[in-house]
Amino acid sequence: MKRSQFLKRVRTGLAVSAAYIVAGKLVTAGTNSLAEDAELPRLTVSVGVAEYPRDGLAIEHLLSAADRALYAIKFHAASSSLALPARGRLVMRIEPAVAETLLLAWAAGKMRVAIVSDVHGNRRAFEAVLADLRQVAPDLVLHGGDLAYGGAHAAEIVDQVRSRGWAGVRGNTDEMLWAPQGLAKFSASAPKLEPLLSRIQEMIPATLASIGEQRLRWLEGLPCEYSEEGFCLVHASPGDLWRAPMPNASDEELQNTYASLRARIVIYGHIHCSYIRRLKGMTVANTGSVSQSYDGDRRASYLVIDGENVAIRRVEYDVESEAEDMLRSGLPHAGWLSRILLAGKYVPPE
Ligand SMILES: [Mn+2]
Repeated sequence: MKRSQFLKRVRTGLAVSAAYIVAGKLVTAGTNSLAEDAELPRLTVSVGVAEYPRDGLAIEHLLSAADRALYAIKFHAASSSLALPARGRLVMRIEPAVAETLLLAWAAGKMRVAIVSDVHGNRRAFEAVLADLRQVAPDLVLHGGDLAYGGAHAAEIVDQVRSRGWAGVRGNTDEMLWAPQGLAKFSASAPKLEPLLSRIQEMIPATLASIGEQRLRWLEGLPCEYSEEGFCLVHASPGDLWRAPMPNASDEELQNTYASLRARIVIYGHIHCSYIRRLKGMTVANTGSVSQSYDGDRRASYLVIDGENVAIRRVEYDVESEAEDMLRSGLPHAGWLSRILLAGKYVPPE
């Protein structure tokens, strides 16, 4: 691809707003530069733009890699080790002079990561979260899966997340779209959940029709786990997209479920109930859900890791209008799903 074609794609493509976000981070870090007498550390690793675009790499890969690269730089600066890990493809080239400025600007502050999970095709809740993220201004945003199923705006949500280059993990209702046997297997092991699971299954064809082949292939590429310096993210639990502890789980159950991830902070979604639990040597926290809250609070929920601190954010949105979109969507079981949205808690199917 020629430079002119690349620029045209950046300016006109879905990713344009995401490109501005990454550019904005660089500008902010640059303008926060240091006192003139500060001693500059040396950074010999370059992390950067020159390699892009490579064959078959879409703009969201660039943005996601850039965010991760910047996060890694900041993490290592904060822990006063300047060596960058040799991880994956870092496709953003930052000149050494700029990198020094970035390091020093970021070393002074704490790293902030936002994790947005279980959007379930809910446009208004997602937009409200985006507006709140502008206030929080995290260094990195990740998604926790369950992007499409169960809402009136499934395709739009997949496009939004892709265009922002948010890395993330697959959810159970993502995976069931290309591998319904996972749902069938879970259903066989949990007969009490049959009324719920059979309705979820009945919505698969309509969800597939609304997202189409290309978005499905993108969902299929999502990993089951995401590890970053300092934390680990899964949709439900390691090796299982359907089972996860509830907020009233014992410390022992949480340890047994998540210790294998060997992370100081473990984040998951899936249960649509946010909580934070400090255990010995590990914090386990649930993001809650952007859509279809089950904890009695209709607001969208997401999570922010700020250094060692973990916090839940709740964001108001127009639930009534989203429920009306749901009813007008023509999706099977739209009435049931809109009742859950309006109630802010799980309502059994009738
Ligand atoms: Mn979910």
